[in-house]
Amino acid sequence: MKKSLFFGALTVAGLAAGAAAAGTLDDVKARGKLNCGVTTGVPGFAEPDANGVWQGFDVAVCRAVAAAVLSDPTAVEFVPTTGKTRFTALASGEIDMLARNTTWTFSRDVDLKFEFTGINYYDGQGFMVPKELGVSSAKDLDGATVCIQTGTTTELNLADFFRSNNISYEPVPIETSAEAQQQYLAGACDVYTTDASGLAATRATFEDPSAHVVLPEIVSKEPLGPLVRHGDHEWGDIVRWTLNAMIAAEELGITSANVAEMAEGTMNPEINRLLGTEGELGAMLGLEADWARNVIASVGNYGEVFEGNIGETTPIGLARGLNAQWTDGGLLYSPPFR
Ligand SMILES: N[C@@H](CCC(=O)N[C@@H](CS)C(=O)NCC(=O)O)C(=O)O
Repeated sequence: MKKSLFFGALTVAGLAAGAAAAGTLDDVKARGKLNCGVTTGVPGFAEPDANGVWQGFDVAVCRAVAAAVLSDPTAVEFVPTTGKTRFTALASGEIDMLARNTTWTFSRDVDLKFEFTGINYYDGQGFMVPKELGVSSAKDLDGATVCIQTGTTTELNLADFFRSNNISYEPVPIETSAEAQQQYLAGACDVYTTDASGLAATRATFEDPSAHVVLPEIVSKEPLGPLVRHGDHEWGDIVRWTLNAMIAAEELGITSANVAEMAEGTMNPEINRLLGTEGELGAMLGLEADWARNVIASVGNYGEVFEGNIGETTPIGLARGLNAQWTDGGLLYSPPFR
């Protein structure tokens, strides 16, 4: 009796592990579509355009993975998720990956059992207030009402910041960026706090952005990146190396405009390995030899994706800052393709 119970338990555990490890790559290939979790909408990062086509910096990561796996950047089902619903969507298998300004933290990795496959945006939490409040530092916000998105690191950092500065606040909990914007503009809160990139994205859509100031304090580290479930390393490798391919392509000077020519073969062995004219890197991932070529041809390298969606020439207007290549004094550093 005891023995069969013991073996029964083992079988269940074995099955669970098998299910968790079951090939997401095979599922995606069989479905012919990548199910990619994104936000409900943050301008420049992930938002449907006037034709209902999803666009943005995070959207590009989904499209890049679809290009790598299915040779088709349009083969993506975008699944909008909020700060609260995103982790259930990933854990349950509703989505194959999440590419949604999600901060890599210890507990999300170790406790929630997700694998962060890299960082596509180094961010930090900031505060925005109407200029007319005359506030110049976050430390002057004692007693303020603060619009804060639930289920986020923002919520936790806010509590830490106010507590460590011995000041108080009243939270106004909200679910989505759209709601935050609406509540903040309606004066339901004095302050809106989120990742600085999210503040820039929100402010860019205001009728009069200059009537709002982003305060100088950045109170946290928010390394944002794509994530997958624990247990499927083959799939994790594909998402990780797709992002690395975008980052390395910028470093190596490969762009959407010159990738076809470079894929004819170059004098640089790393470019050749990345683009599949030398070595077997694609096969090692379970993909075609031209997987990275497809990524760069369809979405561009990291710099192109940054400049096209959120860079200084866009309404979002973000500088590269920490998100510059390591060769330009930033933190972007892809491991070698060999
Ligand atoms: N990086 C933080 C915050 C992410 C977050 O949810 N940010 C908001 C404000 S920019 C957002 O994406 N809202 C869009 C939505 O809820 O759909 C986290 O991972 O918890």
